[in-house]
Amino acid sequence: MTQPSLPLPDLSPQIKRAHYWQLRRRRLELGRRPLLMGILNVTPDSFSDGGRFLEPQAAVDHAWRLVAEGADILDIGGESTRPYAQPVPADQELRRVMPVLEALAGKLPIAISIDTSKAVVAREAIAAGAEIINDVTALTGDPAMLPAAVETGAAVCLMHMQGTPQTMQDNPEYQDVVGEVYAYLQARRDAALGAGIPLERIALDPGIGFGKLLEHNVALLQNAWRLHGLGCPVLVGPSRKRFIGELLGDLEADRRWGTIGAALALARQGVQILRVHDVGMVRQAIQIFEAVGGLDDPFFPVSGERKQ
Ligand code: HH2
Repeated sequence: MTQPSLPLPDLSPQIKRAHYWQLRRRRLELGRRPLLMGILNVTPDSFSDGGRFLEPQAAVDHAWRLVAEGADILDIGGESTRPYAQPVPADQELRRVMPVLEALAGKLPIAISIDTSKAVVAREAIAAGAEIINDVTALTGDPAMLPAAVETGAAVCLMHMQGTPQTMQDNPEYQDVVGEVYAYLQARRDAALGAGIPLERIALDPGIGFGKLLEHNVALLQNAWRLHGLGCPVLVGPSRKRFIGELLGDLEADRRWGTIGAALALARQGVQILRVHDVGMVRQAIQIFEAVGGLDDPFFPVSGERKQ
């Protein structure tokens, strides 16, 4: 297993967790329990739910189901980023997501995030009411994205990926995956800050499954808490991903149960936002985990600071 080294923070009690995320209009308070970002893929080819919500009405219905299950954020995407997925032109991505956004905007009680790496899609989605740009390229995929984020005042989620979806699983390589992901997110945070995005609007994500082998994903899941050292909310997306099938030795296994296992481990590390498909299941699991003391471990940062 790769061992983390500098520039990571040590286990010092000075590490503080961000306790809110400022979105374009609202502020999300980040407490002990992680918030849940429900996934809505309006795509024919997403790895887990591709084709289920391509029809706008099916997507809208699913959005309301996620709200009823307890989602805090809805993440709408019109382009799959699974390994070897084909890029989608902007006009097609817009045709997928805009009818759904327009049907939901102003009605949905929770914040909407647009999962895109194209500035034109982000701008239109924000004009229709989205408050977060969730960009798996951390604002590097489109030179117009950083200005779009600054000018619209959207919150951003900056994610780590090695390579592109077309190449990322070919031969991912790291000397020190946790340290390298940490340093990358630090650099992208600083680029966003330098361009004028306030720290309170930036969330960071280690990018589970994006240019990573099993050992890399496991190291990042075990060390997600270290990202609190960057001063931003930490968002992690383990949902139904391949590492679960790999750990189980069965790629065909139902990955929802494994998702819950990962979600609990991340909750215990004080990760503030979990991006998941199965909102109701994960929410219930975390509620019980907390009720029986799962979040009371001294490892967990309480009210901003770790105990001990
Ligand atoms: N994972 C996926 C897509 N977007 N965004 C963030 N911030 N973090 C993630 O881990 C993440 C993400 C891939 O999952 P999914 O949306 O289910 O599949 P697809 O990309 O095939 O639509």
